[in-house]
Amino acid sequence: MNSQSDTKYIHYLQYRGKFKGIPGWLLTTDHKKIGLLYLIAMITFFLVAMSLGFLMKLEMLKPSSTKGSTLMSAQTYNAVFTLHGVIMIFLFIIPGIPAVFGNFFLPIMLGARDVSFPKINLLSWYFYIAGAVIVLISLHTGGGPIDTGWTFYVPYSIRTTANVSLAVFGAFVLGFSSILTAINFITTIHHLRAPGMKWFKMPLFAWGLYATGWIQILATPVIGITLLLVILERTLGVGIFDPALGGDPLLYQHLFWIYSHPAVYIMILPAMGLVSEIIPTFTKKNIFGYSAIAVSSLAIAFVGYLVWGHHMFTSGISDTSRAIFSFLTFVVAIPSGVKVFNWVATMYKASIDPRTPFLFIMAFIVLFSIGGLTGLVLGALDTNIHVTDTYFVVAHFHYVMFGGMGTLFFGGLYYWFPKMFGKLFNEKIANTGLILFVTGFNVLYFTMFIMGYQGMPRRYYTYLAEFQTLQVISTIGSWIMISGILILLGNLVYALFRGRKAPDNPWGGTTLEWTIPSPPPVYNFEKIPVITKGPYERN
Ligand code: HEM
Ligand SMILES: [Cu+2]
Repeated sequence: MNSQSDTKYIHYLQYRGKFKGIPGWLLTTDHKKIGLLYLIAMITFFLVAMSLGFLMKLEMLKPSSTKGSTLMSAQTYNAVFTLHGVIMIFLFIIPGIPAVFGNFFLPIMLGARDVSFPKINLLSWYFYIAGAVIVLISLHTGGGPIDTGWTFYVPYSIRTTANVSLAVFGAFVLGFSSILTAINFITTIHHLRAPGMKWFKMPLFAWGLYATGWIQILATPVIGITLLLVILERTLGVGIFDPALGGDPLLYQHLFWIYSHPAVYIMILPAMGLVSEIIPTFTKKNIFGYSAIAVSSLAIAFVGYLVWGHHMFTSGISDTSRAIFSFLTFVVAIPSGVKVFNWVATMYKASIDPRTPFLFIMAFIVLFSIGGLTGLVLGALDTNIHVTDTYFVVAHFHYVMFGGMGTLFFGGLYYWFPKMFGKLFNEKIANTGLILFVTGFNVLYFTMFIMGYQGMPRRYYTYLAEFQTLQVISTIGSWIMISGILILLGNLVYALFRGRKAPDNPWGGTTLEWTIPSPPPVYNFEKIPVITKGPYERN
C-alpha cells in the first residue's frame, strides 16, 4: 500500500483514512457500509411492524363486539394497521433489496470500486432516516397517530384529526431516498461496468435493479406530489380532492395507484433478480434464457405502469376502463411467467445442491405463485367485486409482497451473509426456521383467503362469531411464522459473533463477488477484472 497513484490506495484514503468508530459509519461513503446501515435500520423497522402485526392477530382471537375488545379499541386498531402497513411498505419492502444488497453488491458484481456518486449514496440513507423520524414524530404530535390505512385515502385523510400532514410529509421525504438510490444505480450500470462486461454479460440482479431504478425515478414523484396535495388540502382547503370543495376523491385514487402499483414492481423486480442469481449457483448450470429474463424485467416495469386501475374496479370508473385495466393486468402475468418458466427450465435435470439459500427459492416459488394466481382472481372483474376490500386482498398482498420480496430478503441475507460478514451460519437451524416460517405463513394467510371469500372485511377490529374458528387458527399461524422469523434472524446474529470463518466462495458461485475475499476489502478489487464470458458460464 505505497504507490500514491494506485487507485486502490486513493480509495483506501477516501474511505478509511478519515473517520473511525461511529463517525466512520455515519460519515462513510463506502457502498458496502451504506448497505449495512440500511440493513440495521430496516431490520429494526421490520421487527417493529411485525410486532404490530402480531398484536392485530392477537386482537382477532375473539370478536370484540360480543365480549368487549380483546386488546385495543377500534381507534387504536385503525392506527395499528395503518402504521403496520406504512412501515412495512415505505420503510421495509420498497427500499428493501436495492438499498441493502444493491448497495453492497451491485458495484462488486459490475467489477467497480463503488457507485457513481458515493456522497449522494450516503445522502439517500439520511433521507431514509429523516423520513422515518418524521413519521415517528407524527405519532406523538398533533391529533395523534395516523389512522387512515397505508393508502391515505381521501376524503377521510382530509377530515380525520389524526396527524396526517406530518405522517405523509415523512413518506414524501422517504421518496427522495428512493430516487437518489435509483439515480446512483442507473448511472453506475451505464458507466462503471468492468471492461468486457457488455449489457448482456451483466448479472441478472443488475438488470432487476436497472428496471426498478427507472420505476423509482419516474413513479416516485407522482406519489410525492400527491401527498403534498393532501397536506395542501388539509391546511388550505384548496378543493382538489375534497368533494365538499368541488374536488374529486377519485383523482386521489388514480394518482395514488399510478405510483403504488408500479411500486409493487420496485418490490419484486430486485427479488426476481436475486432468484436468477441463486438458481445457477446451486444447480451448477448456466441460466436458461438469459436474454428473455433480462428483457422480461423491462417488460414487467413497462406494462406494470398501465394496470393501476385494477385497484379501482368498485370506485365508479367507466366499464371501458375497467375492461382495459383487467385485460392489462392479465398481460403482466406473461413476462412474470417467462421468468418462472426459465427458472424451472434451469433446474430441469440439474444436480441441485439443496443448501439453505436454495430452499428459500423453493419457498419463494410456492408462496409467490399462490400470490400471483390469486392476483388473477382479483384482476377479473366479476370475482374482484366479490372479494375487494376483504381479507382475500390482505392475504393476496401478503403472499406476493411478504411471500415474494420478504422471503427473498431473508433468502438474500442467507445467500450473501458469508460474503458480507466472512462468517458461516448453522444450516440445520436455518432450515428449521424456514420450515416454521413457511408453515406459519400458510396457516396465517391462507385462512384469510377463505375468510375473505366468505365476506370478512379488512380493517375491522371485530367480526361475526362464525369467523372465530378460522380467526383463531390464523392467529396461531402468526405465532408459528413469527417464531420462524426470530429463529432465522437469531441464527445469523449468533453466526456474526460465533460463526466459523467463511471461505471466499462457499456456494461455488460464478459472479464477481465470489472472486474476492469475505468480507470484501474496502477497495473491492486488487485490479479491476476484464470480463470475457457470461455471468453464469462455468467454463
Ligand atoms: C410479519 C408478520 C405480519 C403479520 C402478522 C401481518 C398481519 C397483518 C394483518 C392481520 C393485517 C390486516 C389488518 C386488517 O385489515 O384488519 C395486515 C395488513 C397489512 N399488512 Fe401485514 N402482516 C405481517 C407482515 C407484513 C409484511 C412483511 C408486509 C409487507 C408488505 C405487510 C403489509 C401489510 C399491509 C400493507 C397491510 C394493510 C394495512 C392497511 O389496511 O392499511 N405485512 N397485516
Ligand atoms: Cu395493483
